Amino acid sequence: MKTKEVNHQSIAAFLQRAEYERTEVKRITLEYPELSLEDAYRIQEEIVKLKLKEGHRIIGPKMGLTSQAKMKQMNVEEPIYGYVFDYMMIEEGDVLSMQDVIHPKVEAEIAFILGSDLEGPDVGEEEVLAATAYVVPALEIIDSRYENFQFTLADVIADNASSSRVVLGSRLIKPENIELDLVGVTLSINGKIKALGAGAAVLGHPAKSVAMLARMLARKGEKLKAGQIILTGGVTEAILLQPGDYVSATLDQIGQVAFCMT
Ligand code: 0L1
Ligand code: MG
Repeated sequence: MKTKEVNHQSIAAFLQRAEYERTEVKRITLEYPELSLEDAYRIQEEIVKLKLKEGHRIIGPKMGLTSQAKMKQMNVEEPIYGYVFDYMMIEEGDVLSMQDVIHPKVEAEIAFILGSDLEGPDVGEEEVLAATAYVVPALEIIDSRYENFQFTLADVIADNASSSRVVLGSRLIKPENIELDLVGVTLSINGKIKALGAGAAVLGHPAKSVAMLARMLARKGEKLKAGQIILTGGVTEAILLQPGDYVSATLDQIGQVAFCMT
């Protein structure tokens, strides 16, 4: 049987429409069962191009599937990346309307703000920490464009790693003297703790996640740039959101971050 040819641009436009129209769609691997990860990243690149053409700005690439639990669930050995854009940013303490999203989930993360570029196939944890100006508490709202939040690895890569919204805490903390792997994190909804974890849930240390991202980008001749804000991956599991939810996360020594669903 002949494999169906992949038109990266038209699949990118299809997923982009689903995001903007807030409609869930059938996962693309139902139509393209043999979609490779390379093709999936090419579709993601087309989505990035479309958004840049519309005038949106990249805040930074982000890492996803960085916890052992998520990697096991998806049967993968390597995390994935996607891109966060300016229109996805929500001010700390602000609201997100359920009408602007499909079936959002939230996860607590540690974000890195880079003070200098990170480039090349050998970037390691120490280099990342030296290049980091600040760390900041973050809530990532992921919102798969696929029906029932169900997908294969290729599907989710093509769908810009479910990127939807990000809330950053207002306190910028220098990473020196903080053992980021030992930072305790709680994620609460309406004042009740729903999930918790420690920084080590992110590939053993969140700086390792940034290092891996730099190495993954190096494969296609790209780098992490000074000023970019990098989401390192969920410390906690992702929790499904409901209208009226007040969402807050507390990260030991780093601070708090919160927003409201309406
Ligand atoms: O940021 C993330 O970890 C999202 C990765 C994609 C998987 C998902 O949507 O759960
Ligand atoms: Mg995430």
